[in-house]
Amino acid sequence: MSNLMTEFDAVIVGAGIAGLYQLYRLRNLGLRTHVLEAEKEVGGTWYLNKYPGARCDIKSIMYSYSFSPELEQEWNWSENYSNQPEILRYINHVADRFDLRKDITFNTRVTGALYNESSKRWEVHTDQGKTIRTQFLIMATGCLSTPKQPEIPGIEKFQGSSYYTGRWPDKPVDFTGKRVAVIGTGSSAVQSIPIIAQQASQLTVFQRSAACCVPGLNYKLTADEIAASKASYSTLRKAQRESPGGFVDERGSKSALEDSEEDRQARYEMLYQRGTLDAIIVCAYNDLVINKEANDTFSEFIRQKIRSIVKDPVVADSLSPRGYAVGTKRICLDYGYYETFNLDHVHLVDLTKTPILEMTEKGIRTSEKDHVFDAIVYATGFDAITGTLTRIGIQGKNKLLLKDKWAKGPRTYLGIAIAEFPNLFTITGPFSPSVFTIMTVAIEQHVDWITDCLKYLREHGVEEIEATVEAEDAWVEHSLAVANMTLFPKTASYYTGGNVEGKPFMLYPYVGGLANYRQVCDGVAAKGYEGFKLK
Ligand code: N01
Repeated sequence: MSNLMTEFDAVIVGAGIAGLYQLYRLRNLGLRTHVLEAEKEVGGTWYLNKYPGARCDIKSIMYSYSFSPELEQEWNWSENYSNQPEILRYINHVADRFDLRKDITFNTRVTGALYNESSKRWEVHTDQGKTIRTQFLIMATGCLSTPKQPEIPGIEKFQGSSYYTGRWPDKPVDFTGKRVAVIGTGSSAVQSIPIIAQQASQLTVFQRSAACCVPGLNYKLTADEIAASKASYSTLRKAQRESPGGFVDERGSKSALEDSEEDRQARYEMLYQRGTLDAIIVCAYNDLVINKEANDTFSEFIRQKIRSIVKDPVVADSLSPRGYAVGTKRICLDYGYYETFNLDHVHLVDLTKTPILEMTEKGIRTSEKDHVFDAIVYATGFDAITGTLTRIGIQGKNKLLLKDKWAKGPRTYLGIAIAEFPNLFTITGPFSPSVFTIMTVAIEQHVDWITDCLKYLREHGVEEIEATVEAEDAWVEHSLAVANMTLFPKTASYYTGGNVEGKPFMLYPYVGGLANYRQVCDGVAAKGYEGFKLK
């Protein structure tokens, strides 16, 4: 960005999958558009999460852009589930192919943004001391982009090496011969633990809640499979767009309680072997995340599986998910996670029995003993969905800070717009389907909607768009009502904010399904942006 060029029609924050596509669309619309990116590369989450074993838990052909048939045809995915380096190569390819880098400023973190009501422009401040004016401000900052530091006393005392899975160094870390701790057992830990165990002389996993893992069926795609998927992309994409979450498998049509025990076990077993994230929760029955009794049947199936893999019955019992409805935290794909606990040099510390008291210079002190480590890996998750947005000092009308507006929980209209924050858009914001979907599908829906909206504003000579408080209230009420029809709000997770101390507890993503949500968004647009004030 030249020193002179500090006035744009649209500024996008973040050069991940969302920001890049938004740039592509707005540039084609003829808007002077610029992206500000805190890191030195494109990629967002796929740049930052370089931890060992990082891999997408959605099939490659489904987790990719659909906007360009040429891109679909020229790119060859090598595996059923792509690893992080391949996805980052893909994102870089997209940036190059569509010549996007020329409109991105890297190494520039947005620190604040103030809406100037008289000029109807956002003034965007960066850590490079620049102020950039823009009519529209689009936050493409990701749902899982601010790592959560665990609230452990004395965390700064540890003298060994510390790593966050969500901020992994560019240079691969070699754990060979090291005594390593991993704190956390979510998706990032489940992926990295088997790999770290191959290197470390001793690996100790600190678990607060047991994950639920199903096998991930990864393999190299053959030339025939690649050709077949390329030939059927248009059908696949249509089905993804019309589905509740971007998954196209058939959905369970009856209650788990309607089947006999024998039939249910057979069904779970068949779907378990399918090796996908959604297989059981989505495909088996229609009430696994709605009815606790139905959920218990699946939870017990998983616990049996764990007992059959993990040899030590005490460890198997600790690794068995309990205390929450399985599926109300994201299910993990397992590539040797449970087997890893059969290795002599791998140990599990069940924090429900022996909690962490504090960190020491040499390691971790639990209620049982002092553990000594050379390195600690924090796989402790994220301040999800709102955490990045509230950390940026975004000020709307009357200098209202977004952080203050959301102090008791986020308020949005469709997860895209916020009353009192005109001309601001959030891609996959709170109360949009976001993390309950395949993210690329949700992102494309948001970007397309925002692009159509800006086109409409231009064509109709509208300078300012702002969600009304009434529309926002109604959307939040609806989102929470739908949430309360499920078991999700009963579980402390990053979906509910329960993983971050003091964060308002509610279901942050919209659980009503992407297809329904798309219809609502399209209806709003068709009615001349119902629920918005246009000036
Ligand atoms: O984070 P998480 P993640 N002491 O929040 C534990 C996406 N993703 O980075 O459950 C001890 O799931 C915490 O315990 P608890 C995907 O959407 C995608 O693993 O709060 N433990 C939990 O076990 C995923 O769902 C891919 O009791 C502490 C863990 O840390 C999302 O990112 C790959 C603790 C955090 O698990 C987040 O996954 C990887 C403490 N003080 C991730 N604080 C793909 O494949 C937290 N924990 C696309």
